Amino acid sequence: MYAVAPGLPSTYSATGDFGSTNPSGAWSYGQAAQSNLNNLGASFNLLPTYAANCALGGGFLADCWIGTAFISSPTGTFDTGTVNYLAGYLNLHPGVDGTLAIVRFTALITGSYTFLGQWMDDDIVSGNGVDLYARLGYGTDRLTSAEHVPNWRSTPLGISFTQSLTAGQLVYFAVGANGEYTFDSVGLQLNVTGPSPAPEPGTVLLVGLSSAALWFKRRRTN
Ligand SMILES: [Ca+2]
Repeated sequence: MYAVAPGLPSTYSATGDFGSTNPSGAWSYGQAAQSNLNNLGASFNLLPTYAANCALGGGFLADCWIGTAFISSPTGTFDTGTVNYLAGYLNLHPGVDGTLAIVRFTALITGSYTFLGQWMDDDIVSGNGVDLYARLGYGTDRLTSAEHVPNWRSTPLGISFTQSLTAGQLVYFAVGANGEYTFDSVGLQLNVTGPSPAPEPGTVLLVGLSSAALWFKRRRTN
């Protein structure tokens, strides 16, 4: 069956699709050592533990995937005075050893995909900043340049690109610590628009039979 009507694009929301399974649809929640940044395809590991209302850091209103790094989805607004969880954004935090926090997108079918979203500093009090990446999973091939973003940033950093992907190909959105992990909560808002699934062979056959039947009907009435 179709997820959407044939001919219409499929859309994927990193926040809206967030779930208690890993992967969750087109999205996976994981981590990798900072030293493996150039080879995420081989080094990406799924975050192992899910916790609803995870209470990380003192009662955050969020559902969490937990490993050395953390990825969480706010279930309400939350503001500690330093960390501000924003509705509509996932929150990514690198590990204490600088382990990358990674949201991974999987292209379910071959086609052209448009990625639109933004990074947002969720902890603007202090710290030495973070590194933000959007990458394919091999070599040093990158979709955007690695960017060092200082803390205290009050405006979002946009994500906007189109990429041709084959079925099963992976795109990684990673937050690194820039060497020091405190005050490194980062919001990620991301929506992906891709091609619609091709009609199933059985559906094509039915359409074909209907056309044939119509043709015969017309022939008989002429
Ligand atoms: Ca940092």
